[in-house]
Amino acid sequence: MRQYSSQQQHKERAVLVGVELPSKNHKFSLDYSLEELDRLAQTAGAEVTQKFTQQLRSVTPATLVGRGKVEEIQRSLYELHPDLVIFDEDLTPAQQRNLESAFKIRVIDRSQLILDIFAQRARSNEGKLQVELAQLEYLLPRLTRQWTHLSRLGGGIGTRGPGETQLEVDRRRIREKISYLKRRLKTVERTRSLQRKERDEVPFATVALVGYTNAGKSTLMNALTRAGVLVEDQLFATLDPTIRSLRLPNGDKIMVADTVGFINKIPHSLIEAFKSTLEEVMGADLLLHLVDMSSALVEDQMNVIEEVLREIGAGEIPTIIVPNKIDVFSSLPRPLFKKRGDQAVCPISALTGAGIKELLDTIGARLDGGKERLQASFSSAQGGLLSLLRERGRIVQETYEDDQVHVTAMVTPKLAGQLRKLLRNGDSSNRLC
Ligand SMILES: Nc1nc2c(ncn2[C@@H]2O[C@H](COP(=O)(O)OP(=O)(O)OP(=O)(O)O)[C@@H](O)[C@H]2O)c(=O)[nH]1
Ligand SMILES: [Mg+2]
Repeated sequence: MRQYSSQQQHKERAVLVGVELPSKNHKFSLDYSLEELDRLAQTAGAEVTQKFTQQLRSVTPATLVGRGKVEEIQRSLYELHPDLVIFDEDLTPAQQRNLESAFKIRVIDRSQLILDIFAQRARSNEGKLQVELAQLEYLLPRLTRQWTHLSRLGGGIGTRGPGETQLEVDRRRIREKISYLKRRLKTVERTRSLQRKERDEVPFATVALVGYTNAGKSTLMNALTRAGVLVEDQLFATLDPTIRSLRLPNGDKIMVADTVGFINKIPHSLIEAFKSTLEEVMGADLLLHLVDMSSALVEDQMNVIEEVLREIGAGEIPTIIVPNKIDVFSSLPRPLFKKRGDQAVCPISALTGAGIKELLDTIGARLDGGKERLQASFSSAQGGLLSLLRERGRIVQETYEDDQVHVTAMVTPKLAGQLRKLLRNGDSSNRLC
């Protein structure tokens, strides 16, 4: 007879706990953050049975929330029989242990929940290694006898990925695994950076889509390039980057990159682990910051994105703000976008296609800002140069006179450099300015 694990038979039932810490500068309200935690729990495959909140005047070091709240949660657990408790704030290893002793079921925090979703969704070899590394680093200080015991209860949210097996080995072996993963990641990263270098040699500008998770980045990617990226009304549908080429209405060819979305309180170890994937963003010439206009907390979500971009060193890259989903929310809170200085604002609906033509024109104009207007004359026998200009730059004017071609083109500084070199090595009748 076929055996089914408990996880396959029923959805795990989770109780959520949100707290407002006294000292923290809260970007998101307690309720919103808890609602987001609810969506994260559902994305991980759980059913949320109850939510608790507490505004703390002071933190109880042993259990984060006060004794009264612990007892209140304990009482409800007897009635609801959930499988786990998820805290919206990070728990220290000791707090987690103490709460597990009190509740007698698994207790995880938001970071661990996000790591679990990433573990379920990672598809590429690199993605899997990155998530595994982040999970092991997170688990290392939490590796105790108790965890080992809990891992035998049959897995579930917060124990997937490397957790189930690695929790049973000692710290030394986990450290060895961490170094091994780091070494393997280095090899994968080397291949990736070679690919990136090859791409860099092709002087097409790269535009990266960034934004809060579920903002519609992959929907826009598909609308622009028919890349067929998975689109889902779920958090973190995309983990691995996809890069495709696209021709703008002005004739320019560009590369577009769709990457992982960000979220409030994203675990630091994940940003670290995903740095090489995020290099697509760090190396971009232009960012499209997609903003979900159907969200109640547009500004807070934008702040999270700007903060993460600064953290990965992409804070200074020219950006176009792209309010998305205007089919459901069409009025733009102007003061919000005014505060963001000279960044262009291009509202769109990635779903219906509204505003996309204007967005493409704005991308073209922004990228032109960093381009050189190049005038060149060369012998028409050098047809290769003309095709190079046509393929990689944009010809504005082209005239023929005897055996000479006179061209004016908009090109990236990189292409201008390459052309200068080629022309210098060519015939003396060539001219370039
Ligand atoms: N109404 C409406 N829904 C949209 C629009 N763009 C995207 N969506 C929906 O928003 C949800 C998320 O879209 P995705 O494209 O997967 O979002 P994402 O930013 O790639 O999300 P992650 O990869 O999870 O970070 C899906 O249900 C889309 O159908 C839009 O312009 N209008
Ligand atoms: Mg996506």
